[in-house]
Amino acid sequence: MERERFYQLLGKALDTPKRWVVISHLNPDGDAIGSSLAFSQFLQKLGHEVSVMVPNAFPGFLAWMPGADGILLYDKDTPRCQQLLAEADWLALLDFNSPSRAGAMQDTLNQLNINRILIDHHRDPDESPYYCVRSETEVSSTSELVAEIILQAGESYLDESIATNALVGIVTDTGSFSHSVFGPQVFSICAKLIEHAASYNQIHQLVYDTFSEDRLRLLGFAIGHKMEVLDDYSTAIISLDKRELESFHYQIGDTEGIVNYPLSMKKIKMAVLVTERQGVIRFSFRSKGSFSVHALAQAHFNGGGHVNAAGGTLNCSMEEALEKLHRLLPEYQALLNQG
Ligand SMILES: [Mn+2]
Repeated sequence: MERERFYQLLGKALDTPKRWVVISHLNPDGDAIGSSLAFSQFLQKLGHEVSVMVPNAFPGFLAWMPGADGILLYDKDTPRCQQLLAEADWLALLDFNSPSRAGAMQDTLNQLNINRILIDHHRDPDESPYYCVRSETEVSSTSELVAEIILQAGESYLDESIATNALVGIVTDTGSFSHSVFGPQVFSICAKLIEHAASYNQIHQLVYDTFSEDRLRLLGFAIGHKMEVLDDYSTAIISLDKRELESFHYQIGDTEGIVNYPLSMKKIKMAVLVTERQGVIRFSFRSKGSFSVHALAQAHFNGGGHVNAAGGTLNCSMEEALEKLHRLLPEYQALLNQG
């Protein structure tokens, strides 16, 4: 959808106060929470009634974010969430474009016959089910798009909460501006946000300097004992099974960021983190340059995402998961060793 058309339609949708539910994806990350909170706070300023809902818990290091204590967790509070969804006039879906990313909410969402809007930066969106869509893949994050929407409405809508939430989304989705920066735009937007946020340094500390001792030791174990480097494929794989995670008293969010470390080796083009949670194997893929982990995750791991960052899941054992990954590598060898 053309950007101008989106703004026309969004303008109409925001015209009169409505009951909204703002929703983001399963295993919410900083951008999911940041964009949902910033957008919901903007809607509230326009006089709308808003609930924010995610399928399951988000990591503790995001709990301090302004408004995070009001986020409803669908798996913990299903009846209340279903009631709010039944009463809603509009849905805003942020930071995902595939129904399966809504987890257990998927069926309920599919059954609702109400208008929905989509704001997202993942690849291959299906535009048909939406009233309006703002989807760009060459932006840092959904939070950047939300900030752009708010700035378009007028800088006077920005306040400390909105600016802080949007900054968290941008900072986390770019790994502190180490990737997914496509041009100067993200910095112009951040400059505006930083004018309104309390302190950028403090935001960075609140997000990153929050490890428990167990989490840091898990990172050490993952790199020291569980990282397999496959020089022939410019690939590194880290796997952590349930028993290993439990031995470090795993908490949600503890494996966040581990997948990025192997890429800091010059020779590595793709890093994969494979973890076992609740009987499901989760894959987190990262790459440098043109190798598309989105294509790999979409073709073989029931997932997708971005060219350089993607996820997926398989219902199998850790052994089978690693075996499948190893088996596929020769097929991608030429692409992995390019440039
Ligand atoms: Mn995102």
